[in-house]
Amino acid sequence: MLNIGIVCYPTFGGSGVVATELGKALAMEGHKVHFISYSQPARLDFFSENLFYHEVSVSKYPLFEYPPYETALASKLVDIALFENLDILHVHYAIPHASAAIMAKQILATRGKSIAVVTTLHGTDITLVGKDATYEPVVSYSIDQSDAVTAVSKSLQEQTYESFQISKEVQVIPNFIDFNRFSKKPKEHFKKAIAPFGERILVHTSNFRKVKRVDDVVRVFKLVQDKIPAKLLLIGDGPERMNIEKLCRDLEICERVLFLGKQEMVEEILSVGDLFVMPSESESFGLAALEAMACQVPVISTNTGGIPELNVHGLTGFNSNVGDVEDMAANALRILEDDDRLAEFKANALLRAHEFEIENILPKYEAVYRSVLKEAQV
Ligand code: GMT
Repeated sequence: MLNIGIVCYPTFGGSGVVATELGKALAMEGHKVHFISYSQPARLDFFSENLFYHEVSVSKYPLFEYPPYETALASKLVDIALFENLDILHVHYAIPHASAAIMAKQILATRGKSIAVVTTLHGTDITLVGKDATYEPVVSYSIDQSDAVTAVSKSLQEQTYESFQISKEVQVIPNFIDFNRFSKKPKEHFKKAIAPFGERILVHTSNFRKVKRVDDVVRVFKLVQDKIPAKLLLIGDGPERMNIEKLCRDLEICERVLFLGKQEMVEEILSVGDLFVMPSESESFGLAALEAMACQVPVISTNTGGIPELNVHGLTGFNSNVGDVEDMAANALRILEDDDRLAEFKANALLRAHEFEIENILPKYEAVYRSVLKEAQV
């Protein structure tokens, strides 16, 4: 059994969720897992004798207009790696976690401790932020210096090779879902309260950033509810929320749209959904869509990034070009207007989600850990 340090963002974002769920599953397998972040990860919500959490705090000093988080994190990693005798540092989201881990690895080497660094790329660390000249040299170096690098989809792997001058192999390990949590929960009373006249329920969850194109969700919904009785549930919060509320007012559909804000038990809401809408500009995997599919909700999405590797066009939902609201609405109606077709798409979504069960994906990460540790011994 291994001692593993997991570095991640603690928020509701996909990379933090994947890191936390992976750590919990590794702990269940008997590994000792140490989470290292600036605040307790949102999904670190259960106790196990194999799970630990270490907070990184950045001391304040008047000179620091930009508090040096990366330096504090690297120092924390050195401390924990030595004291807890970590074998592996598994960092999720390259910026700044990968470079902090490489710095820690180099410092540890001077103190007689070797450690393997595994970096998992999640998306915007490559596609949006990472390839920008502000960060590119550091991201490239940290990828090349990692002992192993994984990406959550083939599309992200390809984009990494295209955008960075690296010689490191990037392995694809897709994201996963835990069916103990994400499965259809019978919530008939909730469904009745939201859609008392049997309206179709469309759902969207995101961090309401521009890249998620939540305005397209609303525009798709407007076209759908022009044709059939429908309700829209918007889960999450973020910078675009005000604009989206205004758009709903302008389109005069406020009474059919529910803003539910950030929710812990998202699976309970997904369970009453008939259709999930993910019109993102860029999405390296689309974990939120997988969560919906596990709750038997088909997906209307864009054909960008890694989404088509998850949402099978014409089977579990449909994929359209980014911004093609008319096509997304037409596809939504194709599914929603026919009870039998809706039932078929729901069943297909569930079947597809089962391919991403955590039990299938966890061994892939364990194999990566074994291979980097084996290489270190040679
Ligand atoms: O979505 C983001 O802004 C960043 C990132 C995160 O930390 O939540 O999301 C990325 O990682 C998720 C987990 O691997 C993927 O499911 C998302 O598709 C990916 N987001 C983007 O590529 C925009």
